[in-house]
Amino acid sequence: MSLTVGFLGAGFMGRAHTHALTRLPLTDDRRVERAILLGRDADRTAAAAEHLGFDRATTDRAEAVTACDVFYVLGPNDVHAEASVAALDAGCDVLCEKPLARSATEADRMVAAAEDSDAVTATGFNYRWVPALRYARELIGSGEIGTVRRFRGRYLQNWLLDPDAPWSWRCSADRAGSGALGDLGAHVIDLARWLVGEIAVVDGETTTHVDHRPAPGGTDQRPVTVDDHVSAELAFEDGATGQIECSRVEPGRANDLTVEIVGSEGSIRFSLPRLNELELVDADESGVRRVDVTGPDTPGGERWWPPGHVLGWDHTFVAENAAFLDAVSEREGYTPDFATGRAVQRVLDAIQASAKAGERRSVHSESR
Ligand code: SOE
Repeated sequence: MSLTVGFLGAGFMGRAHTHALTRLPLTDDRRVERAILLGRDADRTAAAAEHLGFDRATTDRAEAVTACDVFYVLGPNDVHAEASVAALDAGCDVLCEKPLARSATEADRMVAAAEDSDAVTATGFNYRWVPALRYARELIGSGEIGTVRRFRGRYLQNWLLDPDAPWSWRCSADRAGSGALGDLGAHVIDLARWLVGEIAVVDGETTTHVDHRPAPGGTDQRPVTVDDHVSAELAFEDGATGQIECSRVEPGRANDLTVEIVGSEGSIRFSLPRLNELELVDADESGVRRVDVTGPDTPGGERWWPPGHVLGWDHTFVAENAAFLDAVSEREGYTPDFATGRAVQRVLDAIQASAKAGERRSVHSESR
């Protein structure tokens, strides 16, 4: 199998996906050629293309999307919709990083373009590819913890704790849509929907603790127009309830994602810093069991190593890329696709609207 890919974006996510693509030939026989890198600045894009192993660089979007089979949209949130639609119109399959868009309305355009095409689409919810979380989903689905009653999800980071940490597009509502909510909450809401089910009602609260930040490389202050902390209560359609909390200003927490699912007969707890294990409480409540979730028998562990040979954060991107490119080659559907990304965006929009209004909001009436 041979595919050509193009990327928009050579930052953190550009590197994460490049790393994943370079690892694929070690676990299967596919050939993926990194054909073209699209960026805004010609010199910087050319240097990044060389560094990341792309055949060539361009600043022309039309050239980029016609030069590859599969296009990856890995730039700031304000370019997701336009670049994805251009790539779909050019006949590419498209992976777009999360949050899919700045709003559900913007996501509607992307889903419509996907529906008008034969393309395979993907939203970059890489945490679905953590074997421990895939195992958790299997346990929940088989009734292992009884009826799900409660979901708790926290995603805490600290990279904006310092008030002098420079302003970036991630601090701008125009460019990012929201702050911790879209950046981190998108992952948590995706996991909540995937593990528990559809969310019907939300009650959100957002806070901006640092409302100005220095311009990058300068001293003038720029306004922060997004949240740096969000919490929300959730009511699921099937009767379960939940709670999420996300922050980019949490002391001591560089990248801490924790998910708990509580059922009538047990509970499950996952924490990203302990990616290779799952905490389980069974019906007999005999204590908390730490289950080693490594090895090829674990769901999602098939392509990896013998038991005990632990995985890391980067493996989620390898598994995600393998599954997406399998779907592309086989011309099959892939999940999470653009429709999934839009469903998550509807919940994010409802949380934002609820925080603004100071009252509960229904997800679907909010987003239609
Ligand atoms: C920055 O907060 C960030 O890169 C997120 O955008 C990613 O989705 C997350 O996985 C790591 O942190």
